[in-house]
Amino acid sequence: MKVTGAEVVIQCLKEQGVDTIFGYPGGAILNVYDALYKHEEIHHVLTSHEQGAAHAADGYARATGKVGVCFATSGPGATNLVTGIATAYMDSIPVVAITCNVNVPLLGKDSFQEIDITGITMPITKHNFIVKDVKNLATTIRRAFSIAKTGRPGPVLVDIAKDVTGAEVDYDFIPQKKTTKKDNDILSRVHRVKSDGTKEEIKIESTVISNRELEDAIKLIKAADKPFVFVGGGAILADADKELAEFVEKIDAPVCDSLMGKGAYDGTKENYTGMLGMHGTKASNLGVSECDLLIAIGVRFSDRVMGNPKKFAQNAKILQFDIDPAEINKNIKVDSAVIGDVKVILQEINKKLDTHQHNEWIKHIEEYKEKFPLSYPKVGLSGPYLVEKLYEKTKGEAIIVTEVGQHQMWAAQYYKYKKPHTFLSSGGLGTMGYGLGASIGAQTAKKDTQVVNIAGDGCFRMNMNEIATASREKLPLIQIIVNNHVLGMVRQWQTLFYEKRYSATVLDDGVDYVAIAKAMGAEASRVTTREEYEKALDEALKSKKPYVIDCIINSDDKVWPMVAPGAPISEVFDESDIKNSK
Ligand SMILES: Cc1ncc(C[n+]2csc(CCOP(=O)(O)OP(=O)(O)O)c2C)c(N)n1
Repeated sequence: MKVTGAEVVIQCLKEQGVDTIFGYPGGAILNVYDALYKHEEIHHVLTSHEQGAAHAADGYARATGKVGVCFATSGPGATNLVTGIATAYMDSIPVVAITCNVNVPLLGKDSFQEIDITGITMPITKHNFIVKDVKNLATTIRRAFSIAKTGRPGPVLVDIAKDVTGAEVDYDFIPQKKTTKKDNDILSRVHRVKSDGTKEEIKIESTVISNRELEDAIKLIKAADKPFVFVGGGAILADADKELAEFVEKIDAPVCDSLMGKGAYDGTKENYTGMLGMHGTKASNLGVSECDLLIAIGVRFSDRVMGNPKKFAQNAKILQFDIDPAEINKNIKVDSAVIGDVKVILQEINKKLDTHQHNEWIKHIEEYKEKFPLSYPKVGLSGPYLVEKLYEKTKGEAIIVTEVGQHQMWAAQYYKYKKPHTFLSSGGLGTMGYGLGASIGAQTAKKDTQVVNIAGDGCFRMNMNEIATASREKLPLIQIIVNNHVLGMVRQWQTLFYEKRYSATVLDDGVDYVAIAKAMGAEASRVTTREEYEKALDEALKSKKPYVIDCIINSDDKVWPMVAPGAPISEVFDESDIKNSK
């Protein structure tokens, strides 16, 4: 059957089971929007800004595990996606971004709204394509989906010249295509840094796991007296929560996580010690510093986790499980690694491993937990209180989305994540302005789950225009503004490391977020006491519309504990340590 390129785009999305697209139209992508007009079965969410669309596609992907899709036109439409694509790239989130460009004869001529978006996004996509011939369109879109979701996931951009979307071509509907050999070639183009610093090229086949690597891992686990499990976002992407729970039970070890790993291991369990790294708990940071085997599952050892890499987990052998060989020995030298899908690795190891017991070690870590609990003032509104109350009122069943800053850390520390896909946050890029768009994506996908975006006032004002999108879409999401009237996280560093020179971090300009939210069709209230907050939260949970709660907290509240940048994680400190040292 002959159809236009624009129709091919829509049909290919249908082949992939896409039910929602987040986007923003314009001249170059008009043909595609015209084709979409005839397909009511696909829901298009028109955001206020393309950045919001990219974050929404990312939030949709993180909440569902499926590929998120966004559309933008050429030039500024495409460049407005860039931060969202980079955010997804840094956290390995499967997103397909479709942009259209000027007609093929106009490419390379500085035409109106022409931009080389494949050039721009080359370093922030897993792969990207420009389609100049309609005959290649369907295969390219199918490959884009395959690449986005296979192996280590990531964003893929397909840029299509406008005349390609208008040209006719023969097309046959092919439901959900499997990964092709060519896709695997792209997936396997990776290098591994060996312990001597040299690079070797590795071919990965995600389903084949080396027996030798598995045996080595098992040997290390059997020999350990003080094992610690450190879990990251890779375990969520691999859907490995059940295998992880069984593994932890078998090896009898405490478990900590990275920001991206929240929910992979049930945060209500006794042996869960909280986050590791800069704002991790003392139990995790001290425990990992003392353990004799650190089992790192789907993590990439970010600088925010390791502090000083030379002094990280100094008493431990490190065993890493990851799908991406490029992550082995990248940020830290490991003693052993198993490369492959972590779900399959854990299944294999669970089959081969007997049950172990480490009573004394577990008791020692429990003592740390008891001695160093997370704590905050008993009265008044504060970030930790807002999050803990939210946990209680939502019974821990909400999807929590965050922006970036102190509120993000409080959301990570004080809400207990029991399941994967329930904590959505920009970990790698640290994108202020991520959360509201992402929560629109998550709430669109998960109609029956309460989605809550926790933002600082600085982050909220970055992309608050998306409240209008949430209102138009009748999304009952809750937007909590942890309003300290400052760029709190930056101010915290200015207080601790810049002798309180508060350069450009005070936001006390009286912007009325309640009025703004109402003007964009949401319900809203401002709260200054615990009683007012609880009441507003009850109303918000019942509301059928977006509900914004502007919560006024102290400008000088801080996130504790903390590891100073570049310091060893064993030097984790909090307010009481500062007082004691004076
Ligand atoms: C787009 C972007 N610009 C700048 C930063 C640097 N930055 C990180 S946290 C932060 C402050 C955030 O302030 P706010 O939203 O009020 O949150 P708070 O820390 O007060 O909770 C800034 C400016 C960033 N992460 N992202």
